[in-house]
Amino acid sequence: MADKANGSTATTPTASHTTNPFEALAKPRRPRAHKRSATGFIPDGPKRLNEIFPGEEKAWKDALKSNEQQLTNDVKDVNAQISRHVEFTLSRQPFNVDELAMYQASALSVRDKLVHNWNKTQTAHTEKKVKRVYYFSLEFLLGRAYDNALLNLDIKQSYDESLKQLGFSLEDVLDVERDMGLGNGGLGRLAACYLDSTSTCGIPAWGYTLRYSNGIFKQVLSSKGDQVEIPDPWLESGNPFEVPRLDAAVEIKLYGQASRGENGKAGTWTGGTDILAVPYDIPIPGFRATATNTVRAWRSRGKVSFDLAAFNAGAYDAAVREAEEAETITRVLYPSENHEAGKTLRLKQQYFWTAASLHDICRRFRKLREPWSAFPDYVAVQLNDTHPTLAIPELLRILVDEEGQEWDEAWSIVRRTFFYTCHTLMPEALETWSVDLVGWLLPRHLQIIYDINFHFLADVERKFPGDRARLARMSLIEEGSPKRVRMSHLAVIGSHKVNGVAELHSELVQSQLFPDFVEYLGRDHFTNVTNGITARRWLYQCNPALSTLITKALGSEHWVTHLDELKKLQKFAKNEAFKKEWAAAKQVNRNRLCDYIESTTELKVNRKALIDIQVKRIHEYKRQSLNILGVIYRYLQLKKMSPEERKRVVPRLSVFGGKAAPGYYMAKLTIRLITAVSKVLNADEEIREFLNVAFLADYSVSLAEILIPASDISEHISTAGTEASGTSNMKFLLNGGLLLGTVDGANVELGQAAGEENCFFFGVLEPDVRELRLRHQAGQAQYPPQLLEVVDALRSGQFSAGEGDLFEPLLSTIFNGDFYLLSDDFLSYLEAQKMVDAAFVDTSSWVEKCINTTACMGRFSSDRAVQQYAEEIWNVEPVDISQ
Ligand code: 26W
Repeated sequence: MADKANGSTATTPTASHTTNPFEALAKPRRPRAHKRSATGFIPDGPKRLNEIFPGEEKAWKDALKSNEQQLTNDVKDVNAQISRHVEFTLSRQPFNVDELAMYQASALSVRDKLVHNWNKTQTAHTEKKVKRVYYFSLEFLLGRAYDNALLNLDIKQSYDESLKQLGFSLEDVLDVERDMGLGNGGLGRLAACYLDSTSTCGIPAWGYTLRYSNGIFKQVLSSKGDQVEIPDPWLESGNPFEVPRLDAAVEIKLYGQASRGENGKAGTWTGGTDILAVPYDIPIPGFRATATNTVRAWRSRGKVSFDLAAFNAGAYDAAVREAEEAETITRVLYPSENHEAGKTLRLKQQYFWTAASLHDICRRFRKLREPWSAFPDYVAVQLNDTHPTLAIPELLRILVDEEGQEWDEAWSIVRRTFFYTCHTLMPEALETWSVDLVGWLLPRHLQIIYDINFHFLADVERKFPGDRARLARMSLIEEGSPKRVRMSHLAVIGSHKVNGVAELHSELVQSQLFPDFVEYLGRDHFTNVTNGITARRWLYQCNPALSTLITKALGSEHWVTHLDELKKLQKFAKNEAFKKEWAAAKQVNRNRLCDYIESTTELKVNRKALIDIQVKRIHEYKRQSLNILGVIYRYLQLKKMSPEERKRVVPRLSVFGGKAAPGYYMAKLTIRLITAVSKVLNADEEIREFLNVAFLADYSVSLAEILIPASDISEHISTAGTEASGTSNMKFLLNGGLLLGTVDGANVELGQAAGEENCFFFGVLEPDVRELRLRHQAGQAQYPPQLLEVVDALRSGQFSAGEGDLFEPLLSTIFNGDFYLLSDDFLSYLEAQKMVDAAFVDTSSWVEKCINTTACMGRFSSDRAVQQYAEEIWNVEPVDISQ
């Protein structure tokens, strides 16, 4: 008995020796990749990364080699790759594959190739310990990824053939993909163009954003022609281009209690609620390059699924509610642009995103085992407008409270790490947050903001003693009730450099927005980087007809990555055969657009008409109203003409597109006006062949890809001094459309580059705007009879089925202050339109203008822009990723 009890038999466990099979299984055979805490992941737990055990090395190498061999692009191999995803990933059989399934399987096979390059890129960056730029943007308007990846990897032909063999059309399959509509407009699309260019130029970069489960809403038109918003649950059928990284999830705190440390030493932040941030990575391939950067998009999750304790304690309902609330943070993209609404959820989004991103960056930095003073040698963070400004106090908090740095040293690290781009001049777009809200949500950050302000104002006082008005103007806190935090001031002083996005805009940023800060920080703190666009998407991909012609003329595709080479097209501008081919390419694109219009609206369009396009967010300052009032004027003149006279008129198709923020009444009324005019014109048999208007619903990146190649002219007609840059202006001109614009934003530089003889400029100049507004306020404005004729027609109810006052609110803005100076610009706008018509009649010289315009667009490449940022602002070097 005693022997048995002492464990002398095989079935009895002892302390030193166990045969319990479960215990044996539980014993880790190697270090575990992740540990879990009671509440969730501990992301910094032990890992075996960078550690392959000697005995495993050969097996891994052989396996990876075989994977690589399976990525080849012969059609037969592509068939096999796609069918593997059909069979194993989707678990389907060949007879059971519809277009969606084919899209998913084939896109996943493309993703495999992207991931392969991506791993090489990340390994190279890590091994070389390079400095990276982190582009913080609340919006990344990526559009579709599939076609772009096929072209960048140079595998489109193989896929085209493969899909044919498997019974599908690539074109139809590409059309299944939904746009990644994670942005509103210019700022978001710019971020997408910049990431494309960093990969193509080999600049190590990460984009950080939020993974909204509803992107920008889908716009449909009611039978009356009003905008109706429909949710865009774009992830419904999954997204084959993203890679979830559950292992890199982090916890983000909100609310709670905070205390300051003594003398700038560590403070604390306790209690509150923790939310999980889960990253989803989207690879961004370079053009014919191995380099593949990342957009990391955070999704908010509740911790309830990990919180068994709460479940066991019977608090499941409450825990689920908390999780629901947490998930709300990334449920929807705010659909307003250039207008700040001050919603609590938006502040939560901003903190959640910047904190998760900084956590990620700091984790990467810690692995380098460098002192914190070296942080700015490895990390540059670009703040895309003020939306991520909370990153400034958050990094300070990490450095002071968690890493034990002294305040002054921490502040110096912060100021060498961040860079701020301002994208607007609209006063209503400048973000401020109520002090109470910040204090409630982020108590420790509010203390830190106050401490920054204390040091900052003391320094201003030293430089400008006794100037109380200046202190009040510059303070991070706007006095009043409630008090508010001025995010732009925080961004300016917490950054190493501040830039505007076009030359004129950058001047106005200094003279109108931040003159006190220019005086205090010096002119060198401020600079300009004119925006750019990627020629991969905005010519090569969206306009195959013109790209093919350009490549044929220039002898290679080198221009796609060296856009200055387009200059060489100038020597073809007078070559009649080339001009013919150019015009033919344009006609292909016009036909494609006309097909689209006829299949999505009730319009029948004249394919010979001059196509005039204005597509962008609907906003008073962008003045779609000026355009549509001009269309009405043209209509009224056509009505007065005899049939003979009409035949001498250049037929015109005016195309509009763009979304209005759901709460923006005047913008929505403008849409109603455009659709109303469209209906009247289309019903007018006498006129419709000479003038037609199309409002295309749901303007998006994909629709832009159809529209932009087709324009003869495009309109960029904001009141001088209101459009920061504009980027669609660059896209239209790159595709050989001509500019009809005001002297505003990047139009100025586009005009200088293309030559004013190739553009149609009109309107008042920025320095005169103030004076003109004052004149309106004093009731001294002049209204041209042409404008009054249009207003009378509108008031008669001619465009609103007899409802004469339908558009009165819009008209009354013109007669009450006319803030956007429609009445001042109306005549010169009509004049410019007349010049457009006159020029269009001479086809040969028109095409010459188009060729010369495209030839001069090299400077507007986003490759130039990111290289300028890398050299002049980020101090980041390109890295060669060998094959
Ligand atoms: C807080 C609400 C809000 C949301 C978005 C305020 C401001 C914004 C953006 C800064 C607005 C925006 O998209 N600005 C556009 O940025 C483009 C890229 O630089 C410029 O080309 C456009 O001129 C500018 O309107």
